[in-house]
Amino acid sequence: MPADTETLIIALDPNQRFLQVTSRRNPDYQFNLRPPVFHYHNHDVTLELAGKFDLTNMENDIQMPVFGDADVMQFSGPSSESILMSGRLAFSHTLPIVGIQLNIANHSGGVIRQERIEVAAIESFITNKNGTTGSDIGCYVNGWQSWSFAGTYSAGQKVIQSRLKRFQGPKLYDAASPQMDKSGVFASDQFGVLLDRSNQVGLLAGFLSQNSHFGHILMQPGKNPVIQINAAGDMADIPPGRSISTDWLVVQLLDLNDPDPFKIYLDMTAKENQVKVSDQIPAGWCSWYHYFTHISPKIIRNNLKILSEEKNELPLNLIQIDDGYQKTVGDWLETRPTFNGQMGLLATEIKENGFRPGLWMAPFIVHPSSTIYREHPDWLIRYKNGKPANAGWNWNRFCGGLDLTHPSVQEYIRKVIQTAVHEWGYSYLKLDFLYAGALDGIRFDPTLTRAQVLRRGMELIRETAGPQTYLLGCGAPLGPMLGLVDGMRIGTDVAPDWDPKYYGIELLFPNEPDIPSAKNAMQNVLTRSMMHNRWWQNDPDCLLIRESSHLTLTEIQSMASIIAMSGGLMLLSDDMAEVSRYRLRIAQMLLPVIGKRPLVLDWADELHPHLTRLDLENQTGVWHLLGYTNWENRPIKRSLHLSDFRLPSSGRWILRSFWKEKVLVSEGGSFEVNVPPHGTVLLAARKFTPDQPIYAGSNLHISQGLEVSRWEYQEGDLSFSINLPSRLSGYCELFLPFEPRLTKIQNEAVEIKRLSGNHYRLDLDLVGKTAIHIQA
Ligand code: 9PG
Repeated sequence: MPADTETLIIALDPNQRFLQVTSRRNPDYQFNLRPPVFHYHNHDVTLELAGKFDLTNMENDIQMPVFGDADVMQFSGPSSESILMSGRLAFSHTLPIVGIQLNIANHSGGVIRQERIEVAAIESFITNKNGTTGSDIGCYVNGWQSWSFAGTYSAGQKVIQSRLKRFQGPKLYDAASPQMDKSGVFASDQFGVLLDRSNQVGLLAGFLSQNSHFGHILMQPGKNPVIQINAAGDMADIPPGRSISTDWLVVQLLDLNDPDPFKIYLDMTAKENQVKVSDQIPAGWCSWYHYFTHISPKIIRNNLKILSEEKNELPLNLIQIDDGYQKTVGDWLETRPTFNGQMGLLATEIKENGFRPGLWMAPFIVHPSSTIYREHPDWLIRYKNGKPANAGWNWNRFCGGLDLTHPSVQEYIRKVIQTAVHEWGYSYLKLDFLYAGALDGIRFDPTLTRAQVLRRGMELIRETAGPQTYLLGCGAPLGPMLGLVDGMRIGTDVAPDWDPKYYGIELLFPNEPDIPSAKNAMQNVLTRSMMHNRWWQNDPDCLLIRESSHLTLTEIQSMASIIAMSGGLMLLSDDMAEVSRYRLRIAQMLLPVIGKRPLVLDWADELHPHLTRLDLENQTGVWHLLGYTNWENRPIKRSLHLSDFRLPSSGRWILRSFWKEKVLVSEGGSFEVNVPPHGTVLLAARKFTPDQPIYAGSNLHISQGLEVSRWEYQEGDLSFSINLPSRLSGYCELFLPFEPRLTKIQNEAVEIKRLSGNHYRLDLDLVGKTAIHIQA
C-alpha cells in the first residue's frame, strides 16, 4: 500500500468496550466507535464486543462491489435470549472508510417491534497532538427531503426551524428525526459531517442507502464531539423467526482541503443503488410559477405555440404541465372540466411540436375533498387513534397520505401511472409531495419501515412507467429515490420573490426556512451541488425571467448564474407572451445547458456559501467560471483571490465578468468585486499567455467559451467557429498576440474593434455555425 494512501487502522480498546480507529496517514486523527444497540419494547440490547471480536479473524481481501478491496469481519453473539444481533465490519484497503451493517434476528416466540437501532456512536474524535479537536467546529446537515434545508452550522448555532410545525413539520422533517430545539445539537438525514475547520478535517457518517430504514446522524459538536447514528425502526414488526438488516453505514475521514471531499461517499452510494445518470438534460418550460393552479388547455397551447415558433431562438426540449389539470389532488384519473378529453391531445401536440410532454402529479398525497379520500377510508395512513395522518397544510387544507402497502392503493397507483404515461403519452413525470408516502402511522402491512414503504412505492412507479420515462422526484426524501429517479429537486420552490412569503403573506418570521423563495431555493442548489450527476440530475427549480415578478434584474441574473453553474435542469416558468426579447436573452444564454457539476468552495465554512467554481475546457484551453453570491440586503465590496477558489494564482489572469461585461486583468491572483444585494458576480478566469490568442469570453453563452466549437492557431493566423443552437447577436472578446489586418466572418471581411492594447472585440450575428478567420 503506498505510504500516502489514506486508510483507517482499527484496534479494540483494552477493555473491549469500543473500537479505536486511527488514520494511517496522520495518526493524530482518531475516533472511537461504540458498539450497536437495538431498542425494542422499552428494552435495549447491546452487541457487546468483549470476547466476540477477534481482529485476527478478518476475512482478508474480500472483493466487495461497493467497498472495493476490503477486509471484512463478521461478528455476532446471542445478545439476549430473544434477539440475535450480528454484524459485518468492512475496512477498505484504499479509502479512509469503515463500514458497518447489522442484522437482527427475532428468536423469541412473538413479534418484536423495531424501535430504533443505534448502528454506531462516535466518541473521542481527536485531530491533534493535544488529544482534542480544533476550536472551530461546524456541522453539515442534510435535510430529509427535496425542500428541506441543507447547509453548515457553526457549533454554537441553533438550527433554523420552521415555526409553522403543524403546517410544515410533516413535510420537511422525518417523523423519526429528533427536532433540535437547543443550540449546539444537530440532526441530519442519511448523512452528516462533523467539521473540524481549524485542522481542515471532517468526519462523515452516512448510510449508503435508505432502503431499510431512514437514518439520522445526531451531532453534538462541543468540546468532546459525539455523533450518534440511528436507523429508525418505525415500530415495524419483526415476526418470530425472521430477521432484518440495516443499510450499510460508512464512517469516513474527510480532507477539507480537497475541494470535492464528498466524492467517495457519493460515488459509493450511487454504486450501492445502481444509479445510472442520463447524459441528456431536460431544458424546458413548466406552467407552475406564473399560473400556479390556474391553468387551462388554452394556456398550455398558447405557450406551446410561442415556444414552438421560438424554437430557433430558444431551443427547449420539454413542456411540463404542472398542478391544476386534475379534478382534485388524489383524483388523478379525473380532470377539471376544461381538461376533459384533453390530456392525451395535449401530450400529442407537445410531441408533434418537438418537445417531450411532461406532467406533474402527487401520487402519494390526498386532499380531503378528493373522492378517494371519501370513498376509501382504508387507503389512508392513520394514527393509532384512527385519525388520518397529517401530511401538512397544502391547497388550503390538512392533507393525508396513502398507505402504499395496501394492495388496492398499489393497484390505483399503477393505474394512474399507466394512464399518464402509456395512455395519455407523458414521458416525463414530475412526482411531487412524495414524502406523504412515508408519514408516521399505521399501515396495512405492519412489517415494513417507512423507508421500505416509500422505496417500494417508487419501485412500483418506475416499473409501471418503464425505463424510458424521465422521473423527477420532488418533495421527496432523498435516500429512497436513489437509482429510481432521473432527476431530483434538491431545494425548496423558487418564487417570484427573493425572500419567503407564506401563501402570499410576508412572514412574521423572516427566517422561516424551506418556504418557497428564490433565496431559499438557491441556497440548497449550492449546498447540495455535489449530488449532481452522481445521485441523479439536480433540479435547481425554475428560472423566472418575466418583468412582472417581484424579482429584480440582479436577482434574476443571480438565479441564472447559480442555475447554470449547478449543471442541472433548466426550466422556464413564465407566461411566454409576457417575456420581452431582452429578458428572453437571459434564458438563451443558458442554452445549451452546461450540465457539469461545479465545486462550492466554502460549503464547510458558511451557512450561505458564496464561492462557486466550474472548470471548463475545449480547444481554446482550460478556463474556470467563478461565482460570488451576495446573500445580504446591502451591496458588498470584497477583495478576492484565486486561492479562495483554490486555483493557483501565479502569473497574469484575464477575468471577464459576464453580467457587467467587463474585463479585469489580475497580476498574482487578487481582484476586487462589487456585488449588489442578492447579486452574483460571474467571472470567466483564464491564464494569460503572451504568445497565444486568448478567447476572453462573450455575451453569447453563460459559460463564456463553450460556444466555441473549433479553435486553430498558427503564427499570425487564428481560425475558429462559434456554434450555438439559438440565433443570437452579440460579441466575443479576444486577446491577440498579433496585429489583425484581415478579419472575416463566414468569408466576409468585417471590422474588429480594438478596446485597448492587444484586447479586441468582435461583433457577431450568429446563424448556426459561424466561422471566423483573423490574420496578421
Ligand atoms: C404544485 C407545486 C409545484 C412546485 C412543487 C410543489 O411548503 N409548501 O407550502 C409548499 C407548497 C408548494 C410546493 C412546495 C412546498 O410546491 O415544489 O414545483 O409543482 O408543488 O402544487
